Amino acid sequence: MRKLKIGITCYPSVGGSGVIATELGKMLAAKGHEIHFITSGIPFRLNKISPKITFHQVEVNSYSVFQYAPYDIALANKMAEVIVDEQLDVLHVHYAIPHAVCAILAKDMANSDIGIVTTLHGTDITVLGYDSSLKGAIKYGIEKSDVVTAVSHSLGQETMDLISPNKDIETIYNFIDEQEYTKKDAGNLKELLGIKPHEKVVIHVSNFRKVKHVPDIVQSFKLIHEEVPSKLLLVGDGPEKHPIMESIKGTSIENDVLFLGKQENLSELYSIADLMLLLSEKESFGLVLLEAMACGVPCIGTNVGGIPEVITNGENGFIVELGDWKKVAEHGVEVLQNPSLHKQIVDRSLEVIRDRFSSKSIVEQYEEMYERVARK
Ligand code: GMT
Repeated sequence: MRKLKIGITCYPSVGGSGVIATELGKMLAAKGHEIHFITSGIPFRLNKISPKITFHQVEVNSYSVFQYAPYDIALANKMAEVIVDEQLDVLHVHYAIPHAVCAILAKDMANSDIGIVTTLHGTDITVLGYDSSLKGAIKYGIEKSDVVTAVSHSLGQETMDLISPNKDIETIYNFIDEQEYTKKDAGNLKELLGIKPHEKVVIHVSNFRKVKHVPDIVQSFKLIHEEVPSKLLLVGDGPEKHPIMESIKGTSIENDVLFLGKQENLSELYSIADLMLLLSEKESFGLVLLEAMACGVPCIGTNVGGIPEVITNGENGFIVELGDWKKVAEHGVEVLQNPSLHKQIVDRSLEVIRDRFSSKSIVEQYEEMYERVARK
């Protein structure tokens, strides 16, 4: 396979889409491709220097004549410059808007036959797709891309149902860096967090948006806590964090819920956890499930979006209906009290990662697709 020059645009801040875009870029660079990140800031996982990776910063200036800073135009301008200067073969953008639309504009500005690949991650469809002021632009971004991928079949189908683009949508699942996400010796981390050796650890990782249904996590933990000595680790930050903190004040679990905020070394936290909960009402994939599973943590997720494509109920975790936190607690207690069930789920989870979500096979799927659309 020939080595390609690939531009990547994503939101560089914390979030699954940024993680996937960055990890993909790093893995492609390790395979000899030349990678050009075109983003507004250095992607947060881009933590190692590689001669094959260049970062091109999009400068967004604010002028008093503009009510809003023109990020989209500045991005398209930078993309066009990089397409020409670096002779890119492919531009892979994450999110239909604004990124796919910017890529199409940039291709036109650069007068290039570069291939444009758009990956849909969820919010661009499941939230913005309902906004009539954006729907036409999303459809345009999808239809004018050479290839469009979605991170689950569910998201591909939802895009078809909602936007009806005249375009096929291919599924390429998310993946994790297996070197990073593996069960580690976390030293005395449990003790440092004030967790007693006999206490079980339940974990939830998200950006605390309403769609994550964190109150359901807390309700189910309350029931689990009645049966099993345990602590709940809430990792991440976002709009719902403060109301959740307020809601548990003075309750039986007040001292057993630890709010850890945003964290970098997630694999260490997963390594001390015994159960992961993701009870969202919208979730195109649920990358944190893969991360947890790879670190040996059984997962319970809702029957929503792409989650059932990651967890097969009763095999590598449990699937519950949205809002059924009593069922979550039932399964949670079962898993935490039954070491052989716990091990069985962990073993199956590791097999599922190897068989369906291995970084090697997912990166190869992207490479094959790039080869199809690359500048000839
Ligand atoms: O979950 C979020 O709110 C962040 C969002 C993002 O843009 O990073 O995550 C979306 O993309 C991830 C990577 O493909 C998926 O694992 C998440 O399920 C998806 N989030 C939603 O669909 C709500």
